[in-house]
Amino acid sequence: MHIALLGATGAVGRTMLQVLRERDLPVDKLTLLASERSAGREIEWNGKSYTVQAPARGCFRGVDYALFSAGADRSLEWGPRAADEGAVVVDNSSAFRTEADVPLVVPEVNLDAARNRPRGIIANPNCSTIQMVVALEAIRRAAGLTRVVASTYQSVSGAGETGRDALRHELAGQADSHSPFARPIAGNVLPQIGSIDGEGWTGEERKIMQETRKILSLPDLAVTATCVRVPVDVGHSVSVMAETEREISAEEALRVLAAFPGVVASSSADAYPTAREIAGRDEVFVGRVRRDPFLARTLHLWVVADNLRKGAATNAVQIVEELSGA
Ligand code: 11C
Repeated sequence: MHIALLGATGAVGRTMLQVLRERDLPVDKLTLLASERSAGREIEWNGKSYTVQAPARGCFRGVDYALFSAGADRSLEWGPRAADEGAVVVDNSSAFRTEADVPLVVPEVNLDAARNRPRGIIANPNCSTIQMVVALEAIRRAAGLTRVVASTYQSVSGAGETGRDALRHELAGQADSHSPFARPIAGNVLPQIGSIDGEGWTGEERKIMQETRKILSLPDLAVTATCVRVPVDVGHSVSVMAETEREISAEEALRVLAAFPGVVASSSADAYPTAREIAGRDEVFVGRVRRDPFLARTLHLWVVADNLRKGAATNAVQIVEELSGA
């Protein structure tokens, strides 16, 4: 299999390389691409050294799968070209996620959608959306779903290497003029991820609201979110309130979650997952499952995942794995 990776030097790109190696995909040719700024760098992968190139017309010819994680502008520019040159593009940016003719895929939830890709492009969802929909799908299959309210606690690595650098520098008492955050992040909690629109919602909140409905094929599902950046290096946590169509006990919800592919469910109340403990893992971790004492048909869950892995790289590599039969 010939894989191309655009964004090979970024936080997600490097994790994609790691995940490709760990999952032992039969990659016999690898093309590493990044911005002009990073072109020329050498990257070791599986005992071989690769020179990173800037993308150019023709570079996707003969490529089976092109994994993109270099931002929406680069995806808009190179996604259609790569697809025209014959590659199946798995794009981790937000560029195509809401387009009707681009499937938005989480393999545990809607793998079949990936088989219908008229533009040759498959979108990888936003990290906090991915982990939430895996847990929600388990609940939905058992009891239906009518409403979701999410509050997220998202790590700085969601903002890439510049986000991680900002937290590291601030913790060391150094100012960081390149910080992607609107306020200091060390010792702080910022209720803003992305820009705030005219109705007061942030870009990240809009993504969760739109993407969840699309992945679950529930266009009328009521989904709202408050997305918050926290001073954690890796691992997003989401507090989810889920209203179901039918009553479901916390015990039954835990049973269906534990049986769902890719989920690790903690049944004991104090064995809840935390970002620090699960960073580096590929599963979605769920704990603190409770019935709401006031609202009918309503559950509360705590959902944690490694945003660079299941929230980005692992999900994309799983799509390649499933489509290629590797
Ligand atoms: C964050 N969720 O944590 C964002 C990063 O649309 O893929 C991923 C942005 C995206 O900042």
